[in-house]
Amino acid sequence: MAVGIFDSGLGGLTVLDAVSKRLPDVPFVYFGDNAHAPYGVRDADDLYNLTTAAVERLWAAGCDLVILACNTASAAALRRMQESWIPSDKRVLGVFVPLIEALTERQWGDNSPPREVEVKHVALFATPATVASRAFQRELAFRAIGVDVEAQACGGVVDAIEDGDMILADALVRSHVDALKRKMPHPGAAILGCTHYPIMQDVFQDALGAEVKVYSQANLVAASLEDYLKRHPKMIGTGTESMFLTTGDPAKVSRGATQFLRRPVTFQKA
Ligand code: DGN
Repeated sequence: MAVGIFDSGLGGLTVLDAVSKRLPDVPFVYFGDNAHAPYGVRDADDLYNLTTAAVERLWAAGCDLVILACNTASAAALRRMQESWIPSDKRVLGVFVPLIEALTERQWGDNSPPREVEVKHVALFATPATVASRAFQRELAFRAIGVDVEAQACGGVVDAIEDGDMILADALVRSHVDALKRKMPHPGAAILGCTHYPIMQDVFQDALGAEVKVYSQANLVAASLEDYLKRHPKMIGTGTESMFLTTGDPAKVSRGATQFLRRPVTFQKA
């Protein structure tokens, strides 16, 4: 049994990298739905159907605990899945809650009523589908009051990163930050709400200014997972090698992943 990590494609490898550095003895099964990526422009029903199919595949691979590393899938599908679809012996966790807990300075699983927090103006950078879902604002409202969120859909950034065109990615990030600042001139914090954006964190920080605290999911999700597994050790299991699955072409995806992570990664057909 291993912990499953799901993403629409390669971006979730940023999360996998952070969790495997923090939890080197935990085996992972990574599932990239490359055949259907990008998710950022799909509608909510489509995202729900693709995400549940991927989670079922990870359950079949022995992963009772699955992390939705993909923000777009977390935003569009997780609450609906948790409401009625997930059996009691399985867990599916998303990426927004660890981010919001860090932003609102809450401990893991603190479900006390929403309260005033220090940060008052938050910039959210994410895919068009994540922004359209308003899932971040909904989850934040369960935990904090009086926080103004301005969301910026960052069209083109994921594609530029996946194409390895970092000059274009840099220019796009700066223009999205400019657009956000026209709506919210002085954010106190910024959320990088997409798997790919940690790669551009320095550019976001530079364009936003040093006074803006930038929250990036990979390390926060890793810390939250470590905490969860301490309390639910049975979810780890033993003796399984980590494995990489894709719905796309394994040779092509392995080449892309190797470039993306700057270390050799071999995917198998899901
Ligand atoms: N993995 C997606 C996310 O975190 O929103 C980004 C890639 C995509 O499918 N657009």
